[in-house]
Amino acid sequence: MSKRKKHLVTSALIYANGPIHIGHLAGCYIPSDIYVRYLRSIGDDVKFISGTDEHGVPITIKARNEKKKPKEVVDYYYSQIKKDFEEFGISFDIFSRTSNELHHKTSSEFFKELHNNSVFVEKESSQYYDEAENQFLSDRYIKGECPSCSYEAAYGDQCEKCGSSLSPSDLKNPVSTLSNNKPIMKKTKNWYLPMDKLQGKIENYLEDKSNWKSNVIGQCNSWLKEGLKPRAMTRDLDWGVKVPVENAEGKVLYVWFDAPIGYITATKELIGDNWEDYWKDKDTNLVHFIGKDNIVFHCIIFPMMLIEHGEFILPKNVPANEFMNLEGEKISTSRNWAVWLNEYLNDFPGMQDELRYCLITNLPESKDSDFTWRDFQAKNNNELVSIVGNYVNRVFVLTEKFFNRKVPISSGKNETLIKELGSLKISIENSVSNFKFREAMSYVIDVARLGNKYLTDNEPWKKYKDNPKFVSEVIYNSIQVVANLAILCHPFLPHTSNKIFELLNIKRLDWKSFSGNIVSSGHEINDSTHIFSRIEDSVIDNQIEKLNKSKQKNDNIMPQKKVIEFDDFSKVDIRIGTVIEAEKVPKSNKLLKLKVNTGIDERIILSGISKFYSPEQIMNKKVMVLINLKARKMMGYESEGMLLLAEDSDGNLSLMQPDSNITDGSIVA
Ligand code: B3M
Ligand code: ZN
Repeated sequence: MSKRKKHLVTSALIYANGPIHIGHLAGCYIPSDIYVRYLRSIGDDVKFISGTDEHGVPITIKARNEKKKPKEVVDYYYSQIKKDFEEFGISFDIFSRTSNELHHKTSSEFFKELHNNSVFVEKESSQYYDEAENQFLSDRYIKGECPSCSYEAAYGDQCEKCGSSLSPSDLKNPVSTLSNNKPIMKKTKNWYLPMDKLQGKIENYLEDKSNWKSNVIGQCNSWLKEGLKPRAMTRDLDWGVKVPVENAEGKVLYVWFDAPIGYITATKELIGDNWEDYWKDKDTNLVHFIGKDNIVFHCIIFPMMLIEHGEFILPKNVPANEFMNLEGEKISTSRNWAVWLNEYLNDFPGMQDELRYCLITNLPESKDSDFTWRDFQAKNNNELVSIVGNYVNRVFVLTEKFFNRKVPISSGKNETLIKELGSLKISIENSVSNFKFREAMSYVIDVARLGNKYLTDNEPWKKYKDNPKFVSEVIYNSIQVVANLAILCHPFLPHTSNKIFELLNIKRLDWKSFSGNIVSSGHEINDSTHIFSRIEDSVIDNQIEKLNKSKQKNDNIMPQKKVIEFDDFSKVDIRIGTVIEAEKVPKSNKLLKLKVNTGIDERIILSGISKFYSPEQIMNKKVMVLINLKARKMMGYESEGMLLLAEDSDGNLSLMQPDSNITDGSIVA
């Protein structure tokens, strides 16, 4: 027996700073899952590796925004992401995380090895620094105008508008994303990968990659043409893998140095000591599935690291996808413009394959694509229900009607039909091997179309009386088509495949079992059911409404006002006070007239909170009062100050109060 072909298939290590959405699924998780399920089905030896990327600025920024520790953030999202992937049915062999100890050890040793081989160039340079925050500003800690497209909010590592990769010094008018302050320059030492000097090695590596997808090789070539530049592999941050050499206190590995090594760590975790059989055997097919924003890291930087380390194999292919949009707009986490996997799984229980199908037929394989809820509905109703579901159901109903659910006797001769099926099978194989999953999916649907046509051409329902033998043959053959459909659809629609095997009352079969005589005469199949159901307009309307609502909510958040000096703020005098009298202002449905003890004096303050608080509710409450605001006349009264209130985008007001019984007159600052 020949040795089984070995594959290491990786799918990007997603940042553990938010939940999964359909853009992630279409970018790399669904394509890689199809590829892996196919390889397993043909009997190859596959390790399917993924996990969360838990270091870097995206994580520390999220933690800062949520007033949490980075570890709390990554723990939370790691569990949520892992659970959602499991429920959705992405069949990783391991879903690891880069914060674990083995990964710190693995990436640290990798760095040391390169350091010992004198690969890095140590260099002191001036970097942007936020004085107020005591933080060097790399990557997403700094933003400014993109030199390529003039987008004003490009980050220090990348412009999200035009996709250019940047370094902080490329940005025009840079500001700190932490404080909006203008940064100063400060000296710091970092370890650089001299990518300029190593360019030739990458050119050699990429030379025979003309079979790669054109969007991928195109991006690589444009990087090479521009000329690679040295890139720092360390950062002044306190969250990450500590730089394992002397005089590197307060520094960690650049997240894009440690993250791809995470694929190696995860393999170690999965198979232990034998991990080198995969990573150091040139017959292993190493394939990275990623989104287009990760191309340079997987096609240039990581291979460069592997080459400099020595011994490791290099990626055979990196079939990166472009982006998927949603209803014509870019998916955006911060604007909440996304279909979140956990919400989908809640709203559409048991309908994993329906989403898979819509995403597969829409994969952004060569250009950006668009997901719309109407298209999701149409694909479900017109393709899954009408073509696949309907076909399977027809075969079951006919078997029940004419043969009492027993597979009829047949001569087993069905060469023409099986030949046509066989050529669809080969087309699927070719398309999957060339990472053309949309095309492959359409051949799978053609299997059901072929079966449908076979039934329609032969009209068994009309012929049973006169020619039961003929009808036996047709139904027998149709059941074989259904069984082969279950085999061939497995990589794409695994839940559906399982359902069909269950209905046929046979165990799950793999690719090699493809044949014209899978289910034998006399075998009893189960009752017919519909494997797909129509999705009604109201369900889709609800999803669209939900999407628009969440977006509106987010769009209404007031952007930050202009930065002020501390001196500006210190002019403001806010004190703790107590409401000692409260009454409605006659003829006003907004205003309450309050007397407030400010510690300094007792004064009248008018406040527009009558819709939210009655005089009784606000009486004796501790409040915060802006006391040095110039007096204003309202409804015939003079107001000598202002109560502090929070207001949301719908105009709801909430009184600001101290959280202890602190004395009146205390200063708020
Ligand atoms: N974490 C980017 C992302 O989540 C990055 C991928 C790392 S793969 C080694 O989109
Ligand atoms: Zn740009």
